[in-house]
Amino acid sequence: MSTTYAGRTMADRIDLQEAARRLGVHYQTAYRWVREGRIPAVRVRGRYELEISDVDAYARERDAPSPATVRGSRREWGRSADRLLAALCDGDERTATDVVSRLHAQGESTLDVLSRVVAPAMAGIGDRWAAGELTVAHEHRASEVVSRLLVGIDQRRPGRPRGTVVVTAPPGEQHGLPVDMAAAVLREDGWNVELLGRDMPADALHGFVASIAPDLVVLTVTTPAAAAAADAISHDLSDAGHDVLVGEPGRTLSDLVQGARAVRAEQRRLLARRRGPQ
Ligand code: B12
Repeated sequence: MSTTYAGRTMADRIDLQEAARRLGVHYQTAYRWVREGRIPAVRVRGRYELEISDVDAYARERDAPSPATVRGSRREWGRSADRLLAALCDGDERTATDVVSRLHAQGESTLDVLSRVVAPAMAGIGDRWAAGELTVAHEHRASEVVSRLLVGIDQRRPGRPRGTVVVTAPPGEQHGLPVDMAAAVLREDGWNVELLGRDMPADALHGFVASIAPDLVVLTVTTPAAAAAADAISHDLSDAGHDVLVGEPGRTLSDLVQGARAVRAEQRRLLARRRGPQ
């Protein structure tokens, strides 16, 4: 043990390559964290050297799951969903927010975070409520927490919008979170979203749609009663020349984004055909 610094031996130090492996991230990510001063390091003959204890402390600070293992790994998404579900059951808003904002800060898309973590966690709340393990009060508390944490990850994409979409739910549909989530993923996909929330009276919706002439109307449906109301609204709006997508249980947020893009592509194709060769 020849060289020491700050009272540590060489054996306590590792290079960036090894630090990246320990952290479970790409070399470039570890390099960036060092450059940003998140992990202390010293330069020795042009190469960074890091204290193992500093690297491990940073890994603990970031807590599991680490970015490299989260991306694309079903097991890690599941673990995040489980952590969120546990936090929501306990009313632990801090942990719930931490799970979601961490994934978002790591660059995961709103679509992935909502469909792979938040929606499964809410489904877990529903299952526990249906099994009599949670009360309606617990369900409301979980919904309020999720509603607040959505605000932190709901972002408008800069640039020219794909089009304008009205996002709402038919009268009687009290589930507002799926509406908010639909709005968030459409915003992320570049739409200008007019969010009208849940339980929208049909007449008011018709008037609003007629006044702003959006490119698309999206209705979210969770219960059979709301499905019937959504069908009626969808018929009327279609008759008036509007494009409508109705979401129902089993349909995912990815289905929504793909469906909305397909509608827009078809509208553009029809417009081009109407204009004819220039
Ligand atoms: C929270 C909650 C509530 C809260 C809602 C609070 C809020 N602010 O939203 C409250 C307490 C109000 C509530 C009330 C009721 N609820 Co509730 N609720 C839930 C719970 C736990 C979570 C809902 C949620 O946010 N899910 C997360 C969303 C994002 O997932 P999702 O619903 O699958 O939505 C997906 C799709 O809709 C899609 N999507 C959204 N928009 C669009 C659009 C398009 C075009 C496409 C393609 C896709 C799409 O993306 C979403 C994500 O994948 C669910 C459990 C569950 N499995 O979801 C029960 C659940 C939906 N509720 C249920 C029931 C029965 C009720 C009540 C009837 C209870 C009662 N006896 O009063 C009432 C109904 C009120 C009403 N008239 O609407 C049942 C519905 C069963 C059914 N199909 O009939 C569920 C499934 C619970 C269960 N396991 O039985 N509920």
